[in-house]
Amino acid sequence: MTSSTKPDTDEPQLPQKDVPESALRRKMLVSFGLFAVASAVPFGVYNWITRSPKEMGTLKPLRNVLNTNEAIARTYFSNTHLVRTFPVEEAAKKARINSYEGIKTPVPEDWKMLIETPGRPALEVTIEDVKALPKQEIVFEFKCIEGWSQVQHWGGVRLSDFMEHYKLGTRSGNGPNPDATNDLFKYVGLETPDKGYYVGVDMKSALHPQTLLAYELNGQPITAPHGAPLRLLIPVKYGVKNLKRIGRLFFADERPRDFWAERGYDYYVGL
Ligand SMILES: Nc1nc2c(c(=O)[nH]1)N[C@H]1C(S)=C(S)[C@@H](COP(=O)(O)O)O[C@H]1N2
Ligand SMILES: [Mo]
Repeated sequence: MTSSTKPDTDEPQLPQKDVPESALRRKMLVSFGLFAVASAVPFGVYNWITRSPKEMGTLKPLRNVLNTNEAIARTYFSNTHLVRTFPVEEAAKKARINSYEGIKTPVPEDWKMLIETPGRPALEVTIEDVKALPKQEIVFEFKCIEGWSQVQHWGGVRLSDFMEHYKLGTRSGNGPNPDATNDLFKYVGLETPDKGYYVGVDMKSALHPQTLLAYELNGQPITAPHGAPLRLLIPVKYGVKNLKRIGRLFFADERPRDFWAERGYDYYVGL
């Protein structure tokens, strides 16, 4: 960059020696390729980009792309767009285990899932209640944002079936209709019994037909490190949203707090 280069920002021009680092970063960002950034930005880079309060002007293009990406993903993963599935033989015999936030203590013996909807009495559900509903299985490629993926075979109850059965997620008290967006709460929040790990997911992804409350892995009850007795399996999201050992599930219009979003990841983390 030379001092004769016309700045492509509307920031005041500064003598070369005073050009803030942000201007250099902006150039780097632009040449980086915004789509690449939006789809596969490494955590370190994302963190670096987002932790520079002075650079709101610089950040705008990137933020716009992330938001657009989110909008595209929201539309794309409608009920008619399914993630790719695989023959059961292709599933890993031994599923990888990754991270233990909120599940470092033994599984509570009296485990129940607490369900909370604004303006309605709370509900407690046992694992038998969950298993009484129609079972679904899915073999899909589980993807972790750290850069690994694995074809895995899970079984459980569709979250949408569960919500239909208990008439959850709506203001009216009817079952959830994906098209009745005004009736639906905007988010589903989940947390572990000790609240050590917590996620929020948008309602559309929660109601996606491949989203499960999962209690089986490879046809066996889920083991403790994989999230016994019940975890979220949400194939349209990266691993981070697939909360293990659900303690509380709640509906809200405000974005529920989210463990990894608080640590710099994109809140949406859709595929
Ligand atoms: N309670 C809890 N759930 C969690 C996590 C965690 O640390 N604690 N890690 C998430 C991440 S980053 C991934 S990739 C998956 C890993 O699930 P697995 O251990 O069954 O492979 O769980 C997700 N759910
Ligand atoms: Mo992950």
